[in-house]
Amino acid sequence: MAYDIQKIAVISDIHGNLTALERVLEDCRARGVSAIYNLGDLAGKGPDGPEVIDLCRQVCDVNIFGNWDDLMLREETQSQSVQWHRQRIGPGRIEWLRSLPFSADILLSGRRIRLFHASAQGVWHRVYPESSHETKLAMFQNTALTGLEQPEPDIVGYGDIHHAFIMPFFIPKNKTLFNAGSVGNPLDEPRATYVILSGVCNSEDREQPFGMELIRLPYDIDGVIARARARGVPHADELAIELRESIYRGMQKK
Ligand SMILES: [Mn+2]
Repeated sequence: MAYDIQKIAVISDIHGNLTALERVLEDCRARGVSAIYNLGDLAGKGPDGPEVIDLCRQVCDVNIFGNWDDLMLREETQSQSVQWHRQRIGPGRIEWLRSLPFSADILLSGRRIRLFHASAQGVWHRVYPESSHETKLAMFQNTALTGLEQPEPDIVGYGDIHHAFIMPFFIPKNKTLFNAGSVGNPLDEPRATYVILSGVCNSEDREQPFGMELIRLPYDIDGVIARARARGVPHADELAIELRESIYRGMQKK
């Protein structure tokens, strides 16, 4: 039987962690991934913002705009931490971040799939697996930001919360919400995380095979923390706990 299945990687929230990104890219190559969609938050928090941005520009087929990418545009910010990251990234890369699209739509084995950073309402509007069913259904609606003309999606994938899941709805049927987790700052378990979609690209035929898979990869966390300290990354202690224990800095004991 002839099989024309392609694998598409959905990665997100690298947050300046080059070691985790390289581990994911190595895994993509080993599994024969043919396209990579990156859902934003390339820099900030971790030590390798410029390196991550340069590599994503090179290897990702699509890079989408996230809330930390939005922070990087804020020249007037009072946050010393944001200023530190802005300074390292530099004006050329910041202009590239400004140019990134809000969302991307793809068609795979008859499923319309929409990808964005946080929600259809904007990069600062946060949706959790525990959010109401109504809030989750709103992820599938067209908005001014996603564009109003195209058909609404069957599957929505996002990042932002650093917490991976794949959630097919019972009602309505044939809708699935998923979160790609975080490559470089996961807050659900301390492994570089991403999702692979597999199916026939640009096919309207829902009878074609389709799959979604969550990937977890161990990587050299101590190396990233050592580099963060050596480079003087702001809040390196909080970053270390996030990377080692997956405890968000806002939830850590002071
Ligand atoms: Mn993020």
